[in-house]
Amino acid sequence: MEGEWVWVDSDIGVPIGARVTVTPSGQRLLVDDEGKQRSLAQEQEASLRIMHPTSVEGVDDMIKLGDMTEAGLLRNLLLRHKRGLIYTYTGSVLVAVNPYQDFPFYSGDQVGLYHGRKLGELPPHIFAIAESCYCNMMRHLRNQCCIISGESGAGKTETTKLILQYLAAISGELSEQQIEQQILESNPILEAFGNAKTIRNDNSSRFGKYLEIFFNKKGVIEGARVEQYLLEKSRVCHQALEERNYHVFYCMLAGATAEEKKTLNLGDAKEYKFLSKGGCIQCDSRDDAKDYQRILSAMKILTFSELQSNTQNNLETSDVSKSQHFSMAASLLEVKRSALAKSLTEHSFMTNRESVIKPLSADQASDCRDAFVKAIYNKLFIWIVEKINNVIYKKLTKSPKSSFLSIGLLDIFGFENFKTNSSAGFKVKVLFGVPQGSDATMLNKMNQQHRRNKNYVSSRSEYDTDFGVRHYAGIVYYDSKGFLEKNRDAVSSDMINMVKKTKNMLLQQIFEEELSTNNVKISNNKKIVMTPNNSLRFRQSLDSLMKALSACQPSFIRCFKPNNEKQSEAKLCMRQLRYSGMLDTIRIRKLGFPIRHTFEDFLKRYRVLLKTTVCDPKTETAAACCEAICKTEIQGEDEWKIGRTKIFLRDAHDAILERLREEKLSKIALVIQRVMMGHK
Ligand code: AD9
Ligand code: MG
Repeated sequence: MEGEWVWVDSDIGVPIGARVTVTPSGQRLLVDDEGKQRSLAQEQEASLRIMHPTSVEGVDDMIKLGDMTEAGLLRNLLLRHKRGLIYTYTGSVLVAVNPYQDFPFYSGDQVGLYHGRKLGELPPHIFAIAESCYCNMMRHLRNQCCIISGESGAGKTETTKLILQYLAAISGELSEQQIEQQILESNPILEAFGNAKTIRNDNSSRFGKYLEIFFNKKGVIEGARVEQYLLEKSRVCHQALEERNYHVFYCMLAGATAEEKKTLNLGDAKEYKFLSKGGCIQCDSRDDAKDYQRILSAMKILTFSELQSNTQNNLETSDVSKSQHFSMAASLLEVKRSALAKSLTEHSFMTNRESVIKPLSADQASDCRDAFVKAIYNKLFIWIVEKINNVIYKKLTKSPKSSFLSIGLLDIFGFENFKTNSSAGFKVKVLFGVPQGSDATMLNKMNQQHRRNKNYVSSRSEYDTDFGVRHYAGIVYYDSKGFLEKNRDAVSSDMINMVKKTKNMLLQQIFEEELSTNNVKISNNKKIVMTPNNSLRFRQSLDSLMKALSACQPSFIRCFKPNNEKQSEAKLCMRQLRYSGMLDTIRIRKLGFPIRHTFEDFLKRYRVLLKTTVCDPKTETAAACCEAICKTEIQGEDEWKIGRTKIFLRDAHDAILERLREEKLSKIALVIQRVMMGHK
């Protein structure tokens, strides 16, 4: 058995590969994939699980794996990753393992190579998926979408950008226009305002994004539209350890000239509480000053005016004292200092009969300030997205939507599971329309309401503050403490009254809805302004996303993260494999006929099994020969199927045929040997 590959048990929960070796002194060993040696007694050999040749070599489509188990999938991905092959198919699903380095995979030459080629003709690549979307759209006149999933840091955003880059390049070949460039340039802006350094990813998207790219019937890009989902607002005021606020703040402070900073009254990042709560100002993999120039040039291309580039707020009120920061905040908000001070330090509330004004405690005042700052940032982000859409989408609104074809790219937040999840640290967003009550009453209500829901795990006792949700990827426990505060979007009516007095048009514009509504409600004795229910609005936009996606032909891309400081490569990938549902996909395929070969390939490989007395390949078609082989070698009619160009087998039969082939070939070898010996 020397040199043979086998499966051995490991501590990651699934078997790993190992090779039988014999040392010069004759000792038999198993050397596993992790390089560890185990001794091997001769009598153990018979019970070893032999590895299918496809797992030894690795395959570019996991459907071709003989050992179609979790272990088989895992080994194949890791084997390819080690060889620098980051893409692998599972049927039509693309698996992308983050290379964490720049590979020359994405040049114009590569675009040229994949353009016009069918999926599977060339090695797996993200461009092959982009090409297949484009081609399906053009040929069948059907809208397409790419659904990109994976953990935080796995490469979803980079993948989205690569698809866009490919589509822009092939569209650019057909026409000379600016629009592709403008769509591409929306990314640096969105990332500046919506991405941040987290412990998982130096450029983590803190919002969901659906980018729809519109083509005319000739296949030329005419425009695009960005939809954003749920920016993480809490980050604006608070960052976890080793995390940062949104990139744009650090970029501006690092990239603006001394003169500009003086005009805008700006200091260094470390001077701002809101920028330094994570104890981390710099991010090794990023160049903030350089990025600032990139953001400015992108803004120019998307026709943001200079004033607009500058007014992006850096609101940093410290305590409600009359500090220099406070004056600056008042001047940026273009309100009188007295008005700002009043709105921050007082609150008006209702008794049974009348409205009363009372001072706020220091804690209440800073809550009030934070809510306002978060609201400004969130609204500014929405305004930026709208502004971008005005440039890249406006032109299309004049024509009916049906005159275009589209490819949608969905880049949604990655799964994150922390020891303690709350709505701020965890991106599986939980929304509640609960302006009243406390965290405890909310938890109580949820425990009651979802008692019978099998996806809900109630708190163990009335003293516990946590509850669990069974997600696809496993149960996640959430701490309800502080939940309401983090989800409360409402800005106090005192703040809105202050906004009413501003001369700042942008501020007026982004708070338009609050300013025009008279809907003031009381929550915890505070007067707050209710805008159309946020969770309702979110649900509506998700509904419309679902509708849009289900009307498209989907392509799936699963991004994997190969390493993480804390876990071994194999263990980490194993978890992602389970979470991605890939094995389920494969299990379903296993019930069917996952092994497929073209008649020619099948015949070439298994010709030795063909009884030429039954079917002569000289006179019969390849299909007939394949059929003849299967009829004689595989028991049971339902075990294989013959298609138009391919033969379909159940999973197990691939290995059986391989074994029969080996046996036959060794018999032939034996005969040849005997004949030759006879000749001697
Ligand atoms: V999150 O859920 O937004 O936190 P993503 O979006 O899945 O996450 P992202 O695309 O931002 O991850 O990738 C993380 C980093 O991996 C990037 O900043 C790159 O440094 C690196 N990466 C990802 N894909 C590639 C690639 N195809 N080539 C080279 C890559 N580097
Ligand atoms: Mg991302």
